[in-house]
Amino acid sequence: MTAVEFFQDAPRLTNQYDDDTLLRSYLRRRLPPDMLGEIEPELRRLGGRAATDLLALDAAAEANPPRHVPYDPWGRRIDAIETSDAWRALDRIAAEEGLVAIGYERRHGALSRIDQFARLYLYAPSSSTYSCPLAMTDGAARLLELYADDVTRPIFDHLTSRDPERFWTSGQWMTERTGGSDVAATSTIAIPDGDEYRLHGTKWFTSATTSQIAVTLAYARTGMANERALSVFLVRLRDEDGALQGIRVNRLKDKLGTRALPTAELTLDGTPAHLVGGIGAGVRKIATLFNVTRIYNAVASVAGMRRAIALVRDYASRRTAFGKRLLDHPLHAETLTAMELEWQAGFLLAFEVVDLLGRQEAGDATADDLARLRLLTPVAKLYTAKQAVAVASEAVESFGGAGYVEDTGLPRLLRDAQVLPIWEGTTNVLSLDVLRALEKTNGLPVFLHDSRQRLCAVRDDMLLPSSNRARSALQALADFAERGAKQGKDFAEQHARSFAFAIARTACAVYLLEHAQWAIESGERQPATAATRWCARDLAHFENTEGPAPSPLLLG
Ligand code: UCC
Repeated sequence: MTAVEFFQDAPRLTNQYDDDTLLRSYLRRRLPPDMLGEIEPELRRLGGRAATDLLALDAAAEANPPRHVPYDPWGRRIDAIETSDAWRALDRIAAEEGLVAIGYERRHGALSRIDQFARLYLYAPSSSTYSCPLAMTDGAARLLELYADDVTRPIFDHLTSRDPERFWTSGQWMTERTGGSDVAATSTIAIPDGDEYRLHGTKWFTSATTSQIAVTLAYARTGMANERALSVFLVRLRDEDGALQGIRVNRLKDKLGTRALPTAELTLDGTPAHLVGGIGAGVRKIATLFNVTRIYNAVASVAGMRRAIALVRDYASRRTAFGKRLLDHPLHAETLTAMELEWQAGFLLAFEVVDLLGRQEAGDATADDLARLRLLTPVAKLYTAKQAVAVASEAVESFGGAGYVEDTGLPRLLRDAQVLPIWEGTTNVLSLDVLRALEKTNGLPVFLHDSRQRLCAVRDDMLLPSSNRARSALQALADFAERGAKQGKDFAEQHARSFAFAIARTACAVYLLEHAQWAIESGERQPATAATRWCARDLAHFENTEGPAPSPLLLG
C-alpha cells in the first residue's frame, strides 16, 4: 500500500460495561449476588448504549450548542434558550434510566446509591455533560427531602420521577460577580411578598438554565432590625405559559468546554422564590446540595478517565508505528498502565464515598461513617478532578496530532475535563474544606482507624510489603496532623493541598489493597499489581520526609 492509500482508523468503543473489568469486579465485591443479578442486565444494556445511541446523541448535542434568543421576531423580550433535539433526548433517557430516581426509590436500601452511580458512571461520558444538570437535580432532591414542606414535596416528586414528561431538573445558582468560592459574599436579596419572596440580584454562572427549577442563595430579613441572613431559596424559572418569571438572561457563557450545557448570566428582578429550611444558615443548608454534586463530580471524573483510557487502549491495539502496534511498545504500554492506575485508584475512592452516602441516606451510617463521608467527599472531589485533567491530557497526547484536531472529538476529552477541578469548589477551596471537616469532626482518627482495620484483612504474601507501606503512610498522616495542630492555622492552610492529596493517595492505597485481597480470595483474574504499583509509586514520598511532599499537579 502506498502512503496515499493509508488511512488511520478512529478509536472505537465497545460495550462500556463489559469492557470495564474494575466496575464489574467492584460490583461483585460490594453487592449481594441477587441484587447484582437483577441490575446487571440493565447495566450491560446501558453500557451498550454508551457506545452506540448515547454516543451519537453526545456528538449531536456537542455539534449543536445552545443558542440564546433574546427577542421574538416582534421585539418582545423572550430570552429563549434553544437546545438541540439531542440534548433534550439525553434528558428523557436520564429520566427513563432512573439516573436520579434510583437514589431516592432506595429499592436496595443503602446500596441503592452504588447502583445509581454505577449507571451514572456509564452514562456520563456519553452525555455531553448532561451529568451536570443531573448532579444539581440530585442535590436539590436531597435538600428538599430534608427540608420538605407542602410547596416543595410535589417538586421533589418531579425531580425524582422516571417519567420523562414529569421529570424536572434543577439548577444551582451560587456564583455571583464576586466569585463562586466565597458564596456568603452574595449580593442577591430576598424581599417578602405575602408568604413567599421576590429575589433581586445577578447570578454570574448558572449552569443548565433550561432547568425547571433552581436552588439559590439570597439574603433575607431575619426579623431583627436591619439584619439579613443568607438563606436558601427555590425558584421556579417559568410560569405556566413557559415565560421566565422576573429573570433576564444577559448572555450565555462562551466556555472552554462543556459546550452543549447552557450556562448563563442572569439578572433576577422580582423573581418569585420559596424559602427552603427557614431563614439563615444558608451555606450549611446548601452544603447538602453541593456535597452531592461533589460526589457526582468525583464519579464523572473517574468516568471521564475511563473513557479516555478506553479510546487510547483501542487505538494503541490497532495503530502501528516503528514496525509494531503501539501497545507492543513497552513505553507506550507503561504510560497506559500509569493512566489506568490513576483511574482505578480514583474509582475506588469515589465509590467509597458513594457507598457512605448511601448508608447515610438509608439511616444505616454510624457516627464514624458520617465523619468519613464528611472528610472523604472533598478529598475524592479534589483528587479525582485533578487527575482527570492529567489523564485526559496524557490521552490526547497519546493520539499524537490527531488528539489536537477538533473533528476527531478527542480535544474535548481535555476541554471537558478542565471544568472538573473548577466547578463545585476549586482544588484549594476543597483543600481548605478538608481542614474544616477535620475541625468539625473526628474524621482523621476515624479514617486512620478504618484504614488500619481494612489493612488487617490484607494477608496475602504478595500484598504484605505494600500493606506495610500503607501503614507507614497512615502513621505519617497522623504525625503530620499532630505537628500541624501545634504550628497553627497558617501552617495548616499552607500545607492543606499537600495534606489533602496525601490523604487521597493513602486512601487509594488502602482501597486498592482491600480490593486486591478480595480478588485473590475470590479467584478473580484481576492482577494485584495495581495495588502494589500504587504503594510503590504513590506512597514513597512519605518516607524520609518531614511530611507530605508538595502535591504534583500532573500524572507522575
Ligand atoms: O460551580 C458551580 C456550577 C454548578 C455546576 C454543577 C455541576 C456539577 C456537575 C458534576 C458532574 C459532571 S456553582 C459554584 C461552586 N461553588 C462552590 O461549590 C462553593 C465553594 N466554596 C466553598 O465550598 C466554601 O468552602 C464555602 C462557601 C463553604 C465557605 O463559606 P463560609 O461562609 O466561609 O463557610 P463557613 O462559615 O466555614 O461554614 C458555614 C457553615 C458551617 O456550619 P455551621 O453553621 O454549623 O458552623 C460549616 O460547617 O457551613 C458548613 N459547611 C459545610 N457543611 C461548609 N462547608 C460544608 C460542607 N462541605 N459540608 C457540610
